[in-house]
Amino acid sequence: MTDVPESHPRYVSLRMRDDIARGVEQGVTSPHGLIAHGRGEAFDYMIGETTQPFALSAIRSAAAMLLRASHPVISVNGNTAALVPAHLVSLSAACKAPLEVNIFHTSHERERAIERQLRDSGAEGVLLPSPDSTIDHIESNRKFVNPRGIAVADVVFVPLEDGDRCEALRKMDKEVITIDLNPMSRTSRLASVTIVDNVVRAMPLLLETIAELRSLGVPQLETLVSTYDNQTILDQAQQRLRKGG
Ligand code: PTJ
Repeated sequence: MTDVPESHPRYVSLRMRDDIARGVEQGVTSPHGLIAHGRGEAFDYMIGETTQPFALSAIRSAAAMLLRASHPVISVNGNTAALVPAHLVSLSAACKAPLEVNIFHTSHERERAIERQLRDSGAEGVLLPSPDSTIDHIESNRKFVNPRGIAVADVVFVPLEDGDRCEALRKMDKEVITIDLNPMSRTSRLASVTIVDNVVRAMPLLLETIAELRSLGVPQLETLVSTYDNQTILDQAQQRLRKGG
């Protein structure tokens, strides 16, 4: 752990770097995850490193979508396992959605390290990809899924996604919720709901919003989902980027 006092103005950002660096050391996060994180930092800086109104709107719609889903699944990669493992486990419990390890950079050791990380954070069960179950429209390692998870999901929550799988899941008529600080990424543009915020800020807010909306009936949840327009949210996020932090 870097020796940085909590009073340091960049403390939160530096702590996140520590979490990602430790993830790589522990075999949870891919070295490529460091680069992805750096890209995320740059976008975060430009939106002021705070949760913006467009992210709150997306979080509300995402919460409603997860609550009204028949078979939601949470897809976990090496970056989110390092940054927000406990929040992912809480989300799984809050919306009865299995956690499924699904990584871009192929490594069975890392899949098992992510599983361990989630179990250490309280997960009772973690689905792993199966060599016998694949999804169409995708060539990368992400095509391997679990037959009880992503393969049969109606809503897939995939923070820090790559565009190819998002596109494949949408072609399979699944709804995709992502968290991505870059509103211009293919994932952001293809997802059903894009939360343009840092995953470490968005996850606690998503959990709070799920608790808040839990008492709503299906028609009310449906209204929250159907009145949401992802393109409008992405336009607002891009305007914020142009304005700068
Ligand atoms: O563990 P693996 O093998 O599945 O690999 C995971 C990464 C993230 C390395 C892989 O999926 C990847 O290469 O992703 P990309 O295509 O670089 O996309 C990552 C996106 O997440 C980029 O648009 C970043 O801006 C964004 N991002 C990075 N850190 C954060 C973030 N968004 C929200 N919160 C962050 N902390």
